[in-house]
Amino acid sequence: MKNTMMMSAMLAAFWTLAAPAALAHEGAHKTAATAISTEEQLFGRQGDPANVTREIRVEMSDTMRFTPSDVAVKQGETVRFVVHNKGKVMHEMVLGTMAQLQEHGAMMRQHPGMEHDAPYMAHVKPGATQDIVWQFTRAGDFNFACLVAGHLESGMKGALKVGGKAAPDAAAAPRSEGEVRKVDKAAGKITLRHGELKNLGMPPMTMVFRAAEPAMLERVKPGDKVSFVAQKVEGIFTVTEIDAAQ
Ligand SMILES: [Cu+2]
Repeated sequence: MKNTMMMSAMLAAFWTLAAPAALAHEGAHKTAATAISTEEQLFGRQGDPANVTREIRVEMSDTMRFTPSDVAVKQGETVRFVVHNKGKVMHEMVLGTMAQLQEHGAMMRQHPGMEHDAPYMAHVKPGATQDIVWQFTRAGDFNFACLVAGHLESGMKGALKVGGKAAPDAAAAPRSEGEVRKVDKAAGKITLRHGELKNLGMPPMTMVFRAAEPAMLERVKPGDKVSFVAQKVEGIFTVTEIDAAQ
């Protein structure tokens, strides 16, 4: 009896203490949304907005499509996805492996009212825009999908290719001459009017290249005469070195 009473007293004390603690936890959880998680996923980790090197705008529509549906990034890069819902129903962009996305999607179908939130997803109301800042720490082929019930099944998914750091040896490739026509920092691309690209067997022309490093696009501007190295990296014409022409 005495023990029971003590237990009750202890429980009462526990709840008295626990209640404010639970409230404090709730508050802490809300602010945690702005703190950067260090949890490592197969496809990377939450990125620090201060380290964003590239911004990729992704549109979601009621035709169950992402635009673009193919995204290529480099290992180590921190990307800000600016996710816009141009439709009239809720959509979301969730990053992951296809297996994870399908599993997650199955759970969403079982619990349709479930609200989920994680740094690798943006749950976006019609007409709204939300960001995902993500650092791609591992190379590989990943995906993104909308896990609103039925959307993934209707084809609302995209491919996310994280290229490895190993680039072809730029020092061994010949340099080419050209002039900068356009710099697209958001897309990580540069348009060059160039002379012959001997290593690629291409005649002089104006071409769009991917920039191997976002920093390259900070060093040059349209009209600049440049000396550069162009190589094919994972099948994509890429500028792996660029400098002002001597
Ligand atoms: Cu959707």
